[in-house]
Amino acid sequence: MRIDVVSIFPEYLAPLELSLIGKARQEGILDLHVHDLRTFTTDRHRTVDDTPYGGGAGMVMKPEPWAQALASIADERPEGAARPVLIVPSPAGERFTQALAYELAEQDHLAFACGRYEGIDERVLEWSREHFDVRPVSLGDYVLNGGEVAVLAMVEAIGRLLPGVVGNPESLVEESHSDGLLEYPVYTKPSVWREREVPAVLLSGNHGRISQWRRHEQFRRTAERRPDLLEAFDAGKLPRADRAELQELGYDVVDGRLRPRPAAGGDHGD
Ligand code: 6GU
Repeated sequence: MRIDVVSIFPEYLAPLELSLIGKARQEGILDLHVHDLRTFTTDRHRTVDDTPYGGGAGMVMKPEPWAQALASIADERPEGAARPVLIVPSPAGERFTQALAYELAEQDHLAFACGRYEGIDERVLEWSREHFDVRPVSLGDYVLNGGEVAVLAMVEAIGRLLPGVVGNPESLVEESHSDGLLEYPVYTKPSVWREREVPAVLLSGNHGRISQWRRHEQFRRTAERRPDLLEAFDAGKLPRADRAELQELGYDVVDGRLRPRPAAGGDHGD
């Protein structure tokens, strides 16, 4: 996969040389290029921003350096290749999820446009649609100063899904969010640590019971920490044992969806 990142702070992307992503680059699985937006300016001060039309606080990124940078990326793609996906990190984008990470990991070419200040002149996004499949994407409902940290997160989430990046592909299957639930808790040696014991079932050698326990823990954790995930969970084909566990956690299956059961007898009449 090829990835291009454009930023006014290319040094911010230095961590992409480390760990599994850095190794994937060395092995040629990931062909990653970071570009400095200022090299696409033409004025003496290498200006990338200006005041917003209509007034207001902050600065807006000027369109022309972005068009030059993005055109150079679009022009470099091989003859006959599909349009690259241009991801524009923004708190106003669609949510970045594991499902989107899987979708983007299927692409041959991704580009990331890291905005700073109040954002990039909107006409750049319109113009980019001629050359890219443009996707404004947000990590979540909070505000970062720029797209760089979001790109670190997204490139790691996408890059680790590429074949050969994560040593044991099975570790991708059982992790949080891969099946719409949070991951179960994990333990390692020693079996007793500071008077705390590992749950006995994990030492039992009974793999059926271990699987059932882990599944129960996934439901329990998800109910406690992320009830929104449980309500979006496809409960249509759940085995009887799972349904029973979910009922104990206070959820009923209604039309293939999990619904929290209203608290019983809330009104004591006094
Ligand atoms: Cl993707 N970018 C910025 N600038 N802020 C964010 C974000 C992205 N996701 C959440 N906040």
